[in-house]
Amino acid sequence: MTTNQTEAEKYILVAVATGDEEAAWDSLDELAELLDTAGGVSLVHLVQNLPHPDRATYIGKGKAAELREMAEIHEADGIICDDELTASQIRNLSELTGTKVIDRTTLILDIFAAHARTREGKLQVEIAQQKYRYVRLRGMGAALSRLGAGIGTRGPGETKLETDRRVIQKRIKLLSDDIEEMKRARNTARKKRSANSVPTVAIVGYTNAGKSTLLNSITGSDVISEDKLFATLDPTTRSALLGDGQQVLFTDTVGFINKLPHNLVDAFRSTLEEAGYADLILHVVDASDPQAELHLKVVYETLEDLDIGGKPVITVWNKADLFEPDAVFRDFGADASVSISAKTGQGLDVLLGEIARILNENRVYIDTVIPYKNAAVIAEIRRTGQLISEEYTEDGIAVKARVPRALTNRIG
Ligand SMILES: Nc1nc2c(ncn2[C@@H]2O[C@H](COP(=O)(O)OP(=O)(O)OP(=O)(O)O)[C@@H](O)[C@H]2O)c(=O)[nH]1
Ligand SMILES: [Mg+2]
Repeated sequence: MTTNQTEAEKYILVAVATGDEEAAWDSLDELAELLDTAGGVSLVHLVQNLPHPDRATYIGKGKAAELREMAEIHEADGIICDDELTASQIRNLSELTGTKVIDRTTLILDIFAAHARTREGKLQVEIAQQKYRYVRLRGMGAALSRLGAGIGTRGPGETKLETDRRVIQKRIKLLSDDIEEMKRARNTARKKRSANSVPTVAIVGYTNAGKSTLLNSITGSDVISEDKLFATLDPTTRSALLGDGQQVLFTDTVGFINKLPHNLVDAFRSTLEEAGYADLILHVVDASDPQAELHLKVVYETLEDLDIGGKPVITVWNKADLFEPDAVFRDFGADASVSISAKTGQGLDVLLGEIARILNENRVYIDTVIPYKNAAVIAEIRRTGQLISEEYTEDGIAVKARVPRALTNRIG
């Protein structure tokens, strides 16, 4: 029998449960979806209950011996652990089990590397990968060389053992500078957009929730949407008209996931900052997913991590075609919530109405002259609204701005 070169790689998935065992199994299901997206196949799922992951080997030594046998029987290509591992955990576990060991972070980075399309996306992924490698270079030794090819090794690096930490450090610096430059370009583009006083709505949510499908159905665009995790990495902005005729820009963003590698959050901070400048956030949830509640929590936490709190939020319970018509979902943290199906278009009109309502409630366009004695209000506009232009005239400061409604009575 000859082995087929293109045959999918097969892995055993392992998690340590420190409390909720059920949650650990669910997380492994998600890990299996990640592996599927990366083109691999999961053979067996395994959970070990421990007070905390073993510092040296992640799982216990006995379990590791079991795994070694299992890997041999199933002819597994390796083991994937559901948490981020240290260099020594990878090395030790790899020695104990005699096979390749990768962690959840590496798998996610691998998918991002395969899906990155734009120069910026590629840079962001590489920076996250280099940072991951940087802290693990010391002490990974044999385990790194055992990685060979395939899942966990894609992307720019394929960092050889001899690669010096200093070289990586230099590379990280270079990449950061490039990203910083792109950020400046984006800032300029954003300023231009806000000069047109077109409100922006950021579509955020857990991966595979239906963000791109929603962008497509609202704006009639054709961003890739598929039943894969992290189909979208780069933000896409498209324009649409609401029922009341006002133009709005919608931005689709990269999805979030539980245990999202911190380096990735950092690397994507600049693209996700787009959401921070939005007037409104649409938080898309796949309400047909049994894990919807956990996903909701993860998204809120990640937004907080990115300092994108305090914006008006509409929670969009998506995939209504898949859940009971009278199902009720609640999100007390949101300003509004709407059930829709991005696929069939059900509920879209209600959603657009809510978007218009909240945008109008929260921002008012003003074109007025502020008397010099009230000049302090300019600073207030800068802080809470959007100052589009100011011009010093004889009668006062001519201002065009979009401001919170509450501010308008003080501008007069
Ligand atoms: N049944 C049903 N499927 C939907 C709906 N909306 C999206 N989907 C499907 O869900 C999958 C994910 O949709 P995407 O739009 O790619 O999701 P996303 O949130 O952009 O995902 P990422 O970019 O990977 O984070 C696709 O297979 C869509 O066809 C819906 O309302 N109903
Ligand atoms: Mg998408």
